[in-house]
Amino acid sequence: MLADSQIKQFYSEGYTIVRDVIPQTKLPEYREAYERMVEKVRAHPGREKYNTRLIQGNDKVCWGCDFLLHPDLYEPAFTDYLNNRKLLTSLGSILGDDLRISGLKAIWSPVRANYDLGWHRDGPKDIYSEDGTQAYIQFNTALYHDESFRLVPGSHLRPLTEEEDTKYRSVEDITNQLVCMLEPGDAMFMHAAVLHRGKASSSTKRRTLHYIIASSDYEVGTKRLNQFKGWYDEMRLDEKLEPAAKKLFDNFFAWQGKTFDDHYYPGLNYKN
Ligand SMILES: O=C(O)CCC(=O)C(=O)O
Repeated sequence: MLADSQIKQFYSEGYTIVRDVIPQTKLPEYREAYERMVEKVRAHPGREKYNTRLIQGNDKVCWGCDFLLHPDLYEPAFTDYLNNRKLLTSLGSILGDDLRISGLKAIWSPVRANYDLGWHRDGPKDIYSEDGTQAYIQFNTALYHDESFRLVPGSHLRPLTEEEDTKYRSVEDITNQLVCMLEPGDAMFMHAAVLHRGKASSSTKRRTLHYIIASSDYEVGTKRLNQFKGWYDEMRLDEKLEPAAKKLFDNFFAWQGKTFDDHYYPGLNYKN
């Protein structure tokens, strides 16, 4: 469960950090699993198969992938993390108890180039939330010390300032930017509309799990449904999950057959 101060911080600043979500005793197993996955993604050129994230202008260098449930990449550690009570109750403090999985992804430091994403919001540039609420949470969980993520606290509550608008997609410093410091096992919950960017040098070891969990009735995010379902059944993931984690997937699959627009973000405002 989150403390009141953390809930308040999420709403007012667009992020909060939950310390020691992954117990230190589990870190070696998670790190080994992660490394096996990274090696497989690196060995497979191109973006298609695993929705690999490639450095722009250098498509041989990868810094992440979106398909941790792909049978080639899957490791029990990736779903073991969903059995984590501290994680689920912390998410529940903001999203309520009825949760749905929406993404299992990974972001790491590349080996042969630096990774330096420009400032952006996830979703449309003009999106923001007047009260700071959000029906889903994306979160980075660090397996090593991590100071790659930076954001402008509170920017999710309002339209961009003139400076932010000018520097959107650039890597220039921005007034009030803040670097998130995570220690191994810490998770950082973020609001999708907060202005943010990631940056990691090839000389550091960044290994983060980047997951997305939503309230079960949130009406967005179905593109991956069929893929998830096929992989889930093929690998009998239901047998690996405790009831609360299994429900994350049951709620996800229950959306099958319904129609959504993945570009519509209910409850959020647009400037225009
Ligand atoms: O590196 C990060 O943690 C941020 C990644 C990011 O902003 C994105 O994938 O849109």
